[in-house]
Amino acid sequence: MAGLLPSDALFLGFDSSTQSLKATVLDGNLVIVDSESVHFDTELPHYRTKDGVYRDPSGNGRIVSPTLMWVEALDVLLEKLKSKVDYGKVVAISGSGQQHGSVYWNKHGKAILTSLDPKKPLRIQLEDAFSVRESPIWMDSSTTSQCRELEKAVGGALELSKLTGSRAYERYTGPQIRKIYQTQPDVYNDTERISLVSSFIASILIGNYASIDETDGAGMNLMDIKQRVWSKTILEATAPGLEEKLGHLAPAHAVAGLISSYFVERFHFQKSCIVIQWSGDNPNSLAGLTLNTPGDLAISLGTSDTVFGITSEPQPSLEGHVFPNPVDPNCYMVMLVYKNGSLTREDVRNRCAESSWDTFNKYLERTPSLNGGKLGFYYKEHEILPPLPVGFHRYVLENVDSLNETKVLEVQEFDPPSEVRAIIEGQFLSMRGHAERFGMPTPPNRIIATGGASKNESILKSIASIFGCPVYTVQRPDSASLGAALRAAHGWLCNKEGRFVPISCLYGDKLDKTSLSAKLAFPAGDADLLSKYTVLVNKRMQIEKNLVEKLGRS
Ligand code: XUL
Repeated sequence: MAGLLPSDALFLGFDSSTQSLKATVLDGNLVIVDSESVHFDTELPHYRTKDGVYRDPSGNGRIVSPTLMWVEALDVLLEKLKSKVDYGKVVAISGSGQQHGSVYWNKHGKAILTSLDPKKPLRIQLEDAFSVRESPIWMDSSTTSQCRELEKAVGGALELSKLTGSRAYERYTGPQIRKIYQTQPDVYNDTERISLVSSFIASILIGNYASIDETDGAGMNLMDIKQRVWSKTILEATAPGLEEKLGHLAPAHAVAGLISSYFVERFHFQKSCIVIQWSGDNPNSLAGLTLNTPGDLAISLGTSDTVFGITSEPQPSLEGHVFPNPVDPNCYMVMLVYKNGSLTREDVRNRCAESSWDTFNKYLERTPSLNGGKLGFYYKEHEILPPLPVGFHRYVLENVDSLNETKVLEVQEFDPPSEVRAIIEGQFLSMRGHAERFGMPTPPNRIIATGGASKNESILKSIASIFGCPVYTVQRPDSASLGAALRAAHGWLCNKEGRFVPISCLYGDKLDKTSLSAKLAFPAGDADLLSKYTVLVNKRMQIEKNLVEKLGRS
């Protein structure tokens, strides 16, 4: 924009997420010109994944994905997109990866990456490049003992959070690496380089090991969040010789490298096309939603649900996460993560609403706000926030409308319409309660909703009532790949100028002319209802605390 980007250039953004690989292409005016995706379960059925993953049937919380499936998805996506997009016009590429997932390159990894044959697909060439074929991903919850060991090594959970931005979480890559070192020492020793999902695909694109970026690097429990370097103490507590296997960190706006000759020859990308560091999906969404004012909150409704905002003075605590902001090295993003997102909503839809979103929405519209005091906690997967195991818990609060001291009764089931309202209210009451506890403002200035479920107006209306602020939506729910394409343009500009340039320079005051603009979906709910929800949030947090004391992981 404003003449800073060449008008005939294209910027390509990918998102390698749990269930699919997507691509979004922006032109020099930051308008989406094309998009494409590959859905793992249906388009790559030979990997036999369910929702893109393998769940260990023994119930030990181990959840992995086949690393080669992500590679083959790239082969397929580039083939699908080539009839629509002139790759020769792409001047920069970046991407987004599900956060925390890790890839283990073996001793042949680098040699394979640097000598890819453009006549062959990637999948057959990378088949023997990994020391373990299944990558642990963000849904995994099998590393509780490793988490406690890492926290102990630095004097406790809060100390680890102050140092790295988060207490130890099972899905974080540091505990995952330690588990591999402890349980499969041969695999660990055979590993030459460890990539995150983000730096993994960037490595394929540049034909060499790409750095881990500082933003996604903060999702490992291994990086000193203030200095933005690996913490030697934690690396030593995790596994021997780890620094060498991780390589250097790089800022998210930096150039990872030129595109490799493999893509120039096979797909006719120009030789000068640069690959900007890839980063995590939530940081890319933050960029794609153009969040820039403290007090703005984003809610991303996908396989995982996340709530995030920005701050210049982060205060890492026992809850939530702090990461460097991927598009502003002077500030940070703060975030809460729920594992029970869209798959759990779909489970209620299938059980109670004839597997139909129309019926689900009809029930939501038909039931009263506050659900007559019916509160539900639905954990189809081991939850992260709060740390509770699989299980459903239902309660009825008496007198919820009159705000009196209420009696809480536990019940076995709700009628189907109440169950639908209970999951939706429950998810957003929890987000509000935890966001307040984490120091995010209430009510927020505004909420920007994104992700698949942000298309659902009945859900957006509930968000506006429960948070008491206006809710905006963006033109496209896939903000992570859009954010990646925008970061490609940002990185390209920083590289051209030879210095960091604020990302807002790309669109100035013309945001509404780009594909990045947000529009009002619902105004704030009424103030009286908001104060009733405030009472309900507090009741819910109390019940949740009791559940955690009774059933929670430490
Ligand atoms: C973030 C997290 C999830 C994944 C989903 O901490 O675990 O949101 O990034 O892809």
